[in-house]
Amino acid sequence: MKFKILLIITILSVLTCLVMAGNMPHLVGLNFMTGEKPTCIIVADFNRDKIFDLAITNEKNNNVSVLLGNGDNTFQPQRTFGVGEEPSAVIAGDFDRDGNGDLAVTNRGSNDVTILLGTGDGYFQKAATYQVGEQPVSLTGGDFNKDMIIDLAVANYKSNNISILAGNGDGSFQNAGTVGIGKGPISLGVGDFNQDFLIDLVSVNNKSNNVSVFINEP
Ligand SMILES: [Ca+2]
Ligand SMILES: [Ca+2]
Ligand SMILES: [Ca+2]
Ligand SMILES: [Ca+2]
Repeated sequence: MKFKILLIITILSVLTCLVMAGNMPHLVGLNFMTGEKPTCIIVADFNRDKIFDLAITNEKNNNVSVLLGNGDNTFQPQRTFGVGEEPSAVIAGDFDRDGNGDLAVTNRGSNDVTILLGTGDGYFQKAATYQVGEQPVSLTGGDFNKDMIIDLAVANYKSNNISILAGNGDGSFQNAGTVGIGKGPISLGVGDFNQDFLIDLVSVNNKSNNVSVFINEP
């Protein structure tokens, strides 16, 4: 009897392991070089070949690495593009609306945001730098002023606020002020939280242990 119970338990254990093994994704790893102390990565197609590429901020080198995808799980060696001091986060978007993917980078050391405009072949031109608050650590995009042009929201960790850079649609931005009700905003999200079709903003605040929700008023 004991043996039967033990056998059943053993079979059940094996079955559980098999089911778990079936759920485990089969991920094969490959490494590709970046700069020193990489901090953030974004995936987008920068040379318009419908193959995903990578852009990575390198904190120690004050630049961004771009690795173009070959479409076979491998990437070309990095190309680097200078930004500000201690780049902390990067997002991609088409800020000048020419169809080429561009980059916006927060620089934690120089308290600014660098805009790199893509030329559509995997290269970028440094377009401008915009001063924000102290220690910008992350950013997100969204149309916060309702003019159908993408804007940027930047979390300034040390100055406890969020800078809004309003897009002009030609790759340039204007400083549209700050909002902030939490301490140490470290990450941002967007969504329409009150279902009025206007994009709203949230920040999670590392020092005040809360989330701030900013409703975009009509
Ligand atoms: Ca590509
Ligand atoms: Ca563009
Ligand atoms: Ca806008
Ligand atoms: Ca809303």
